[in-house]
Amino acid sequence: MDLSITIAGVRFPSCIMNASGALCVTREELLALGRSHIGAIVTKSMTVEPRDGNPEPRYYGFPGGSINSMGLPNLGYKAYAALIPELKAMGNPVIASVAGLCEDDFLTIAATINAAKPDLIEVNLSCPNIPGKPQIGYDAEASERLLKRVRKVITVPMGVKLPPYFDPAHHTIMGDVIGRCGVDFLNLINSVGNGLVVDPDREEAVIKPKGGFGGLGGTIIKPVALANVRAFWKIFEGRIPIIGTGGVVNGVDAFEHVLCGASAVQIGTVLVEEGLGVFARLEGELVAQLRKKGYTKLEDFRGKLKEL
Ligand code: RRO
Repeated sequence: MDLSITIAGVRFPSCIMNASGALCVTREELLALGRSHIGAIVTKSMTVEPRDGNPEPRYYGFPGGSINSMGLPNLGYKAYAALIPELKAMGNPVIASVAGLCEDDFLTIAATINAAKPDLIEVNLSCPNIPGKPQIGYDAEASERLLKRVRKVITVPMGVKLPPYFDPAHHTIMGDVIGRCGVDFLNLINSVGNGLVVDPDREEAVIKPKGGFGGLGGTIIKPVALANVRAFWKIFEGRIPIIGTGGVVNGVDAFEHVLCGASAVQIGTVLVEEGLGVFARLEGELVAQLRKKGYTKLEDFRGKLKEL
């Protein structure tokens, strides 16, 4: 059974990889990802300066999902630029996730990271957790300006990690923006921003930053993720490859993402909860699902969701 895929001319040995943020901040974590049964190594979103991130507790897993307000803890872009050759030498594609605290930061980081030649760059327009900094992806004009600027300095395939949208009007507006910015792939979706999880016994929020507000992930966000994958797949009629992220905890979840149009899937919450062994489990479960359906490869059903 062949679970390999190609995105923007880059071949991935498997369609399952980590989501940025999950076990991918430090060199040790990234090397451990590289040694596991993974389709690609995705780095933590990086900023200009190294960051400790928000105060703890800042991640909380619960049945059905997770909430996080990590606040971009990362080593700073220079450290990741230095690490990229070592990660690439492990044999799988490397996706560098670029963020920033202002538009110019994205440019600074993108130029240096591009020179380090990761296989792909993912521009994160959707971190929900920096106090006072709204998600750029909810501002179409700011997104377009930023993407056009970074596109000029990025020569490897460039993707965009978007926040979830909840109305077809917003899918259309952002689809138009993406179509004008030379985007090679999409990653849908980032966490569902600014949820609040409450511990009723203690009568308190479960995480500390931002009064308990944080990004939701895991099973509870799967329908939102699938809707965004489907909406952008239809807008571009399959011409822009999509990485589906959100709610993948078993092989059937991955199958559903591909059915809606995803080329690959990324895992966050379940990777944090289960550890690196999850990749082999998910691959086995996805293969079993394909066998059950009589499919031999992902192209047999990608995007072919039936509508009633
Ligand atoms: O670091 C974070 O708080 C974080 C980021 Br950059 C992001 O893009 N998505 C998320 O859920 N958390």
